[in-house]
Amino acid sequence: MNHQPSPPLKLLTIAGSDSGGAAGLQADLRTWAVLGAYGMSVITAVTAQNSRAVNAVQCMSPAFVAAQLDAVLSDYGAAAIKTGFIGRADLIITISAKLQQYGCRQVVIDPVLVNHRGQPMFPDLARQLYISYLLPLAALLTPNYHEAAVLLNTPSPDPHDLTRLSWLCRRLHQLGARNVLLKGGRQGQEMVDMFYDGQQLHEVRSPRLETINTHGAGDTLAAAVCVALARGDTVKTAVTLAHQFTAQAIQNSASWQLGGGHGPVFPVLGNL
Ligand code: PXL
Repeated sequence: MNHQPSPPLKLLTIAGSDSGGAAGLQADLRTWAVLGAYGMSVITAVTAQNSRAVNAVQCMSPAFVAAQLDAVLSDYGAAAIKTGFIGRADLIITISAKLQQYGCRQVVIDPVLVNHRGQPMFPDLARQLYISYLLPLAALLTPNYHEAAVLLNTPSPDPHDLTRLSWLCRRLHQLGARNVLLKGGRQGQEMVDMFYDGQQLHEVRSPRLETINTHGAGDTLAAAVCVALARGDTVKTAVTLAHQFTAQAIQNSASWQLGGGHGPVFPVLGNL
């Protein structure tokens, strides 16, 4: 039999390159490959990093990012789009303008605004531009609790303070994102993410694993959400499935030692 498989979902990440392969566009493309989707990448910045440190960052110019976006969106198009590390403030405006020009609706904004210690990486201008230019385009915003605090210009909360986290989640929705997934809450032995769609707050829980191999977990989660959104799942279903998928990915690679520091999460081949 000459069976032709159906064409894959077309997905685009607008993100930085992680030379170490754990996070950034490498995590997105890996996630999409194991889920059978067709991944495209517009590169915002190239990082020189490994499991221990980020040693250097080189950003693309706005004109070059715009050229990449035009090339991809004028031809292939994308059923869902993820934004990740955007290394310079003016790129936020370029990306926002192109997403609007091409009428992109299924946009997941992963606001990469803090380093792995939770400290802000950018001046306040980046926060303001995220709020004005990207949040209004977000079908889903996926900050960790440090990034949520940066966006709201308030001190980082205690991750065990679930009342405070739910307040931050609602405030981010008020700022314009259609849905918000706030990551990194903790209660006992559980990780607690909070999802708010403007009506009800939902907790998404999974057991906390003892591992330092969590590099790229946020990217993997947001990339998996794109797969579900692109095929027409509701945002709430997409978030629930992506959370389970990411928990399984963390478990899969929890005991590995690929480098000397924080190793990657590595998703399992299969379906959402
Ligand atoms: O995981 C967030 C992230 C996104 N993009 C790039 C990164 C990282 C974290 O290291 O390096 C390029």
